[in-house]
Amino acid sequence: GPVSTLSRFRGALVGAVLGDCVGGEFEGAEDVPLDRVLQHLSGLEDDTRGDGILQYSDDTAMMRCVAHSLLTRTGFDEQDMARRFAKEYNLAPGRGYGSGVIQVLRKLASPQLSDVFQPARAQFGGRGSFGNGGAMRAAPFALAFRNAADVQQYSRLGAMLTHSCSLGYNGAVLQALAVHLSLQGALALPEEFINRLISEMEEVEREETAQHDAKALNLAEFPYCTRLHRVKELVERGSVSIEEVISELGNGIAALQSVPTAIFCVLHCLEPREGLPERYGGLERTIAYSLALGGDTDTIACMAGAIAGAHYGIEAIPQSWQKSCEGVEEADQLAERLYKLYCLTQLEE
Ligand code: R7I
Ligand code: MG
Ligand code: MG
Repeated sequence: GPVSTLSRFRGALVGAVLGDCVGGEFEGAEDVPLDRVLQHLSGLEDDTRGDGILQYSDDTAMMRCVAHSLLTRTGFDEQDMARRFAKEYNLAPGRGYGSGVIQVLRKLASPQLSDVFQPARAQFGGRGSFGNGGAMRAAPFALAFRNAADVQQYSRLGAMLTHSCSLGYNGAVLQALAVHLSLQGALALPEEFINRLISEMEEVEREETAQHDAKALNLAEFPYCTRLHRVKELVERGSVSIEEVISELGNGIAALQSVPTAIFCVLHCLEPREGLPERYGGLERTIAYSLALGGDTDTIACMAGAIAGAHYGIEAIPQSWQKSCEGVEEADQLAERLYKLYCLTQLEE
């Protein structure tokens, strides 16, 4: 039957946490045979395995901060969000944070800091990070704001607290927009979904800083649009090898090499795929496929999990998977609270 909006909200955040937790197993691996992925996932269904639950990483730790901040401040407050990132890192520094972002998080902890965007700007010789750390935590922005313009504006600012390179924050914008569209059921028409993302990103990448950064990094003009066109081609082709996906789209820690890839995973897995169990629904396929790409698996599965979860809803996520992952219950509660906020803002308009 039709998926309710609340179910989509819950699916988005729970899907993200799940992707992070199950993807951690293969993060950084070069070749991940599908057999190993399926073995890992079927292990989740076994109550007797007794090796405890899978822990979440920085992806979820920072996403929780974003959700808590948006809820507590009923909107975007850069000071509050920055403090939460710093505090969370201080409490649990061993969650697998990127090696650069740690410096930002340490500086954000200083009470003397007045411009919370400054530490991010000092990264990588003043260019700022193009890592996917802004994108991996972007989903809650799509749950907190109703219209695309707000989703865009605040996901960008939220990412800029740690990622000041346009490739970094525009990856977050793309991820937030993908979740935003998916929450509205836009994946029912996959071609229109990708076309809308392309036209939104054309506007975003027209900006001077984006043009400048693309040139400075030796990339094609409109780097995200270029990749999204490749996503579209690969989706249309249907049959495509893992190797091709990796070489065309990437599976790395840079936002440009992972956000379009996550979007591809979702689109590719809308239909049953060879090699994946027939009993799998779309969300299970998406997570399994994301892991099989190797590379930055926790983050690609986290981002794909958020987009897919928003499409299929919470009911599509197996209970056994949910029970196997740390932080699922909290993510579910945060999604419900964000949904209530979302309903309230409708009354105001
Ligand atoms: O982006 P970030 O938060 O890392 C997120 C990733 C996810 O996979 C998480 O699961 C976790 O494992 O880390 O952290 P950053 O340190 O800002 O960026 C990640 C990495 O990208 C850096 O450590 C660099 O290796 C690389 N990187 C850059 N390298 C050269 N020049 C990012 N920006 C640059 C750059 O401008
Ligand atoms: Mg991680
Ligand atoms: Mg990662």
